[in-house]
Amino acid sequence: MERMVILKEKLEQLRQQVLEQLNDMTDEKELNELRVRVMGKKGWLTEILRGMGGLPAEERPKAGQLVNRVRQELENKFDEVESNISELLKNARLKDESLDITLPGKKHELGGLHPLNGVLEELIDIFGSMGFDVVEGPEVETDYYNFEALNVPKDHPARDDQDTFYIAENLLLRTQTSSAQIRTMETQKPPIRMICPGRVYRADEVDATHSPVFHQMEGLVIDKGITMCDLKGVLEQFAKEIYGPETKVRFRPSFFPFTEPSVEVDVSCGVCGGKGCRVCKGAGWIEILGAGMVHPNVLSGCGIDPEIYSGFAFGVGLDRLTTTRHKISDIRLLFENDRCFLEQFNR
Ligand code: 2NM
Repeated sequence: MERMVILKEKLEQLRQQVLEQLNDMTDEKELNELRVRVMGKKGWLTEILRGMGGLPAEERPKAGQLVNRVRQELENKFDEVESNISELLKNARLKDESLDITLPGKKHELGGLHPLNGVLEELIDIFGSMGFDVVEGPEVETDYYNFEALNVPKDHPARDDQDTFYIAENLLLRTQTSSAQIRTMETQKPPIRMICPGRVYRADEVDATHSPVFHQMEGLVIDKGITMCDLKGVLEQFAKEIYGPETKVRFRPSFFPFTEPSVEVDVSCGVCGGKGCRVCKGAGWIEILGAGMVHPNVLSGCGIDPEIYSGFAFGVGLDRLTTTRHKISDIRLLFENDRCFLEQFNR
């Protein structure tokens, strides 16, 4: 009887202790650890049971009953706490991951090409289909590549620091992209067919038609037997592709130090069809580019024999091409990056 009392006391003590611990249990891992410590093969309950090995045979069923009752109670309690914890965890996760589907969505805005780049891509397509490679060069150039190699005389006004941005005595911001063509002619044997688009710089005041930073695309063809006929054919094709097949093209004599003979090329005004309007300032024609047969001095300066090879070159102002193309009234709009303006060109 004495042992039975001790058993009861021990069981009650264990029961109290476990229930107390279960009461403020919030962690699944701790709960499982406690379950093993209490109910496991080497757990406290088993230990108590084993300690009672010395009970007389007639008392054992009663002792077994007592232990089982506590085991059952604790097991129920463990299950209850376990489901409470998992409920708590689930609710916390639901709260965490809750999504207010009534909120407005986030809009992904698609960018678009700047109109200048749109026109440039068109030009690259047109000349690419005629076999021209695209070449780029540095924006900071030496005096030699920007002027000297292009047969521009020392006293030419373009070389004045009133017109050109100098960085050092011999270093400047390129005023045209021809330097890329000079480098190509120096290093590549003809035939050469290339265009070089890019940013160029001149010391101009900003107004509706001028910007100290603007964009140009120059082209160059060098081979045996290239004549003015090739120049006219290529540039006429180009003008018709850009302004439409009904466009008329006019070549006027002009002068550049790097070409001889030189021409300026006009297209019939697409707005009035040549009758004269505000866009063409009543002339019926719009000037779009300068061109000419590459000067023998330029060729021989690059190590190309002008007795064997000849070629033509041209320069197009991309800004003017873009403004006339899209009927944009002021070149400054191309540089201000006002989204209201730019979004009109998202094709
Ligand atoms: C123009 C007009 C005429 C030109 C000449 C050359 C080179 F490198 F071959 F000498 N490149 N670009 C050229 C000719 C540029 O711009 C209005």
